[in-house]
Formats: sequence, C-alpha cells, structure tokens
Amino acid sequence: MSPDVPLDTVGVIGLGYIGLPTAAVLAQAGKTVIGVDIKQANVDAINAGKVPFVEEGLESVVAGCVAQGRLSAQLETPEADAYIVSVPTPFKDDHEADLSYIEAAARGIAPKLSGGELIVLESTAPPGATEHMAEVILEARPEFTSEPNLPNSLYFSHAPERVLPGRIMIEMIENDRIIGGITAEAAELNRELYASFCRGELLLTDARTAEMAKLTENAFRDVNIAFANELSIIADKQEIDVWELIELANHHPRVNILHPGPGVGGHCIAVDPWFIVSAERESSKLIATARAVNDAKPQLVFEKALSQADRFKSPTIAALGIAFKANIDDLRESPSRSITNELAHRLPGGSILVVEPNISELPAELDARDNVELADLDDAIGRADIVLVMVDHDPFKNYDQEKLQGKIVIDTKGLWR
Ligand code: SAJ
Repeated sequence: MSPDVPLDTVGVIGLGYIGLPTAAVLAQAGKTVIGVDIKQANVDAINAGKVPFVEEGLESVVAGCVAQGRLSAQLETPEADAYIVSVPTPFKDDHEADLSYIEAAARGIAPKLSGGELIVLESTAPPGATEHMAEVILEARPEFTSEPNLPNSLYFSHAPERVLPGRIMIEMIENDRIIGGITAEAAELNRELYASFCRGELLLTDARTAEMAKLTENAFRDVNIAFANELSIIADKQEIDVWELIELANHHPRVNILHPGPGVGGHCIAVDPWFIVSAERESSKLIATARAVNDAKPQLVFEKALSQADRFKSPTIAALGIAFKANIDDLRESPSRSITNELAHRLPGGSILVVEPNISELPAELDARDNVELADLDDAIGRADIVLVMVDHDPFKNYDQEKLQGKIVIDTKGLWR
C-alpha cells in the first residue's frame, strides 16, 4: 500500500536530456510540474515553450504543457509533493562518481520540505548514492525521518532512467522501469507517481539493487561494443572486412554481435561502468578491460586517418559527424569530436571540413582552430582528399556513393559497403 500523501505537484531538479522529458511527460499526465535548472537561458527557453537541445517529439509536448500552465521552469527549488533529481553524475580523475550535483540538489530540496514528500533520484549513480542523498537531506532537516507512515516521514527512492537519446519520448512512456526504495513504502509511492505516465512494467526492489541494475545495463552494452571494436582491430590486421564478418557470424541463432565504431561516446555507457569498477576494482576486470578497449579505439582511428593524410602536402579531410551517435546533436564525450580535434592539431597545413547536420556552430575547441570549418555534406566531400565517416547520421547513409569516386574513404561505421 502506498502511503497516503499527495503527489500532485512535482519539482524536477535538472532540466537536461532526462529531466526535461520527464517533466514534460509528468505534466502531460496531469501533474503540476515545476522544473529547476541552474542555467537562466534554459529556464527562459522552457518558459517560452522551447527546448534547448534536439530530441524528437519533445518540443511539442513542452510547448503544449507550458501553454496549459502545467509546466514551468525556475532557478529556485519550489515546494512540491514530490521531487525528481535528475542531475549529472560525472566521474572524477580516479573514476569515482562525483556526487556533488546530487548533494547540491538535496541541499536545495531540504529547506522546502514539510513532511510526507517523495524524493526520487533518477541520476545514474553508484550503489549507496540514494542513501547518501537521504542522509544529506536528513542531516539538514533532523526533524524528519525515512521511517514510513509518520507525520514527519520522507520517502526516498531510486528510479534510474533508461531512455535512449533519439527515442526518449517513446521510451519514457513504454520502457519498463526499475524502482528501488530506501523503504518498501517509498518504492510504492514512487510506483504511484510513475504509473501516471509510464505504460511499461514498474519493477520494485531496494535502492542499492536498482542503482546496480542501471550500471549493469550500461556495462553489458559497453562490454559487447568492446567485443565488436576488438574484432574490428583484429579484422583490420587480418585484412578481413569486419562488417561482413559480423554479418556472417550473426547468422548463428545464438550470436548477436554489436557494431564497431570510432569508440564509445555519450555520458552514460562511457561513464557508468567506471562506477562498478571503482566500487569493486578487484572483481570487475572484464568491465574495466572493455572500457580500456573502447577508450583506445579513437586513437586507432586517428592514426589511420593521419597515415592517409601523410600522403598529401596539405590534406583536406571531410570529418563526417562529431556527435556521439547517429541523428542527435549531443557532442558530450564524443569520440569523433576528439578525433577531429586531434587531426586538426596534427595537420596545421591541412584543412578539416566538419559535417554535422544537427549543429549550427562548432564547439569552442574546434571553432578556435584556423584549419577547421563547418561545411555541408556535398561541399565537404567535393573538396576532400579523405572522407572520414565517424557517425551514421541518416543523410550520410543515403549519400550518393558515385560522388565518392577518387576519394580515400575511412568508414568507421560501415555505412558505405
Ligand atoms: N555504439 C557502438 N556500437 C553499437 C552501439 C553503440 O559503437 O553497436 C556506440 C554509439 O555510437 C555511442 C555509444 O556506443 O557512441 C553509446 O550509444 P548507445 O546508443 O548504445 O547508448 P546511449 O549512451 O545513447 O544510451 C544508453 C542506453 N543504455 C543501453 O542501451 C543499455 C540507454 O537505454 C540509457 O538510458 C542511456 O545509456 C543512459 O542514460 O544511461
């Protein structure tokens, strides 16, 4: 049984790639949602019904909910019946999770509480992080307790997000969710809130298992991508086409190899496995090795491109894609972006034409270089000696391959086979 407390108003702390879509679907489900962000520009954009990043289907929901008065954004944490903390958890130099954003969110929530509130951590975090968030709040407000069903109860829970960038608005509604409460009552209350917008199964457990489950999902994917990336390195040396190799092996009924690429990017798969490794270093050798294999891949792609570039006095390279994966504008932890920057650094006499259909300005480190420019696809390929494919954006996939004649093509995504 869920504790008898209201769940009508929800404060969503952090309006990024996860927080804003979560706020939007909650508002769409009839909740009154107040989002909180530290960036004034994001707050202003959202209050004008705009979305500060590209995500299919999000802007129309945000615009509709803002117009109906169900969704608003502000800098200060509001009073609310429930809170969802959706802030970054980067890792520090030693790969340990940096919980300072979660702690800051908790300190912002603490003074607003009056008893009976649900506080959900959505941010991906190592085992123990939800308990830690609860401790920060209870230290600031010692008159409250995490014991359930009392007038001064607070309910702490973890509901790790699992949506895939590019499909967030579908997966937010359809995916099953893992919900881990500090107490069974907190999990029940969390379930009640999420049932308002989620059609997937809501699976209840304790907070530590939920934290670990999320890390496990991303580590599983990382290990499998590392296998594909390792195969691509072996196949290259053996003069075998890795794409054909994988396609053939995948005909086996119990083999399903993922795709190699220029490395693993994004803020999840390249980050989360480290939280397992740093928690249990001795026991997580496979997970750590997968990270090392995937992290080494950009350097190999860079060296391959550089060795081709060395054949020209002033090489022109079309760098196709600097986002971390297809059909998004997210450049965080993007291997293709770092490969591009390295090439620009090592080829001062060359020129790098970046083709990235989802952005209108280069990121600062590339913009600062004289030999890098943002170009359109046709123009870049027309001018290039070397075409380096690093992201499988749709416009690249559909490109007329006739126009590649005479170019050196390095295709890390197997687009043009
Ligand atoms: N990649 C490959 N080969 C593949 C698949 C992916 O090289 O076969 C690369 C991509 O190009 C990209 C990186 O891996 O650089 C990650 O891409 P992704 O599409 O696998 O995953 P993310 O980071 O966009 O989202 C993941 C998802 N987790 C899983 O699929 C287990 C998503 O469901 C999570 O919600 C998200 O992490 C997150 O926020 O944790």
